[in-house]
Amino acid sequence: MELWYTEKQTANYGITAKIKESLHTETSEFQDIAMIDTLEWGRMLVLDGCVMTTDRDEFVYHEMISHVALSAHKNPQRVLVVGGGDGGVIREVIKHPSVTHAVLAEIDGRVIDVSKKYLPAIACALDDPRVSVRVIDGIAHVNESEGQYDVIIVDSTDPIGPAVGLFARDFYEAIHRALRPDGIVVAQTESPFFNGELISRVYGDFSSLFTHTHLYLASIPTYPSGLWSFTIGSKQYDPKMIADPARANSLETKYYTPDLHAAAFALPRFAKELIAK
Ligand code: SPD
Repeated sequence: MELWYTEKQTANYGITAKIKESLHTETSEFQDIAMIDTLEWGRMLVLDGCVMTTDRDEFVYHEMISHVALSAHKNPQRVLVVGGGDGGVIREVIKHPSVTHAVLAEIDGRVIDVSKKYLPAIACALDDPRVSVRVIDGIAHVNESEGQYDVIIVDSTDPIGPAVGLFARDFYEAIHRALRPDGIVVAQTESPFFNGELISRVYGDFSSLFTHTHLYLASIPTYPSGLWSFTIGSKQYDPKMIADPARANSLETKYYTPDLHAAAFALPRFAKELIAK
């Protein structure tokens, strides 16, 4: 018998993958968690029915949400990752030698446990001495961290359930307070095909708070529509510029390169229109 996993990405459209083995399912205090092994994408972490990451294409998302902000910052030392319990963003963050302390604020400890067990290549840096893993509400942590961070990365789930507050203006105001005077924030902001309104709103909120706000894109095959957006806000540095080209060039990556850093900000017209004032 064949088993297939289907994510209904909109009311009328989805993706489907043939399952080799179902490795784990549970309902945590916050969400449904599943780990499946698929023939095409390898192991797949699924939260509340949405693909969060897969063995085979995870590098695109984790590199692009991390290295654009970190490479634009002159000296990123203290970094906060909100969400991101699979550990992929933390793995990328600590590739920057200037980072002295990276905090992971993940509300659901079960996502961390399951990822450590089934996604060792993604969760591999969670025990690094520079990393503090904290099972806490990221919003509360940001609210009590005034002036603490150089870079904040919001690696949220989709804007349903536990993640709704991570797309709210109040949260972005708190992030602005939690950043140092030259701080940078980046948030995953969903698909320009399916989530145009959300992108426009978040871009507007960031623009009213930060000196520089930009949208950039990356191609992530297992995410809805395959084209994904990130919104970046910066108090001082221009996020399109790489602060230290030698550092950016020496990162061990599979997707991110200094050329791609610049190219990711080149938007197709329909995406540009989403953020036109
Ligand atoms: N629809 C998928 C959105 C997932 C964004 N976060 C992924 C977490 C991976 N670290």
